Amino acid sequence: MRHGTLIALAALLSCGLSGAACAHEDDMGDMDHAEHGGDAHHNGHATAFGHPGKAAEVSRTIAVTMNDISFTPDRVTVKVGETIRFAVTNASGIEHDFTLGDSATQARHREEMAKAAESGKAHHHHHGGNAVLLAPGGKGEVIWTFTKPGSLEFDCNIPGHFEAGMKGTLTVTP
Ligand SMILES: [Cu+2]
Repeated sequence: MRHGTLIALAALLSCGLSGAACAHEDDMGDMDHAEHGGDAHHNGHATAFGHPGKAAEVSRTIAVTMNDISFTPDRVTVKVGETIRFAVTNASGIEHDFTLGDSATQARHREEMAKAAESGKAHHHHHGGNAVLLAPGGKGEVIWTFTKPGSLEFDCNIPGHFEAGMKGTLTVTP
């Protein structure tokens, strides 16, 4: 069954275990790809600040609460190599977003959400694996593996929220 083996190998190589081979195909913020969510390797890609983590590899859970226009806690420290489950609860009366990333990622995401709001689209569907959008009372999670030390943020990128102070500092220590 040499033929079958080759096909399996080709499939593995074209979209490798890490998902890295797919990374060039779609920018994390490209909304046109939002509908493809659900397929394991389209749920998120490796980035400069880490990659989506697997539930089985979670080393620690950090609970984050969304308040009216803030996060609690608003300062989190993790270590390189840790896979963190951010268990996010929206305790406020309005919709909020939790996006994890470096400042460039946050700025890009804010732009996308502003555009989505302008165009009248109800929701921006996240598929980078680094964000979750929650209705009032909603619960969700982001599981992320941190691969590099540095300063990151977790922000709410719904238009006006970050600007009003809905942001957090995430420090990744070596
Ligand atoms: Cu918000």
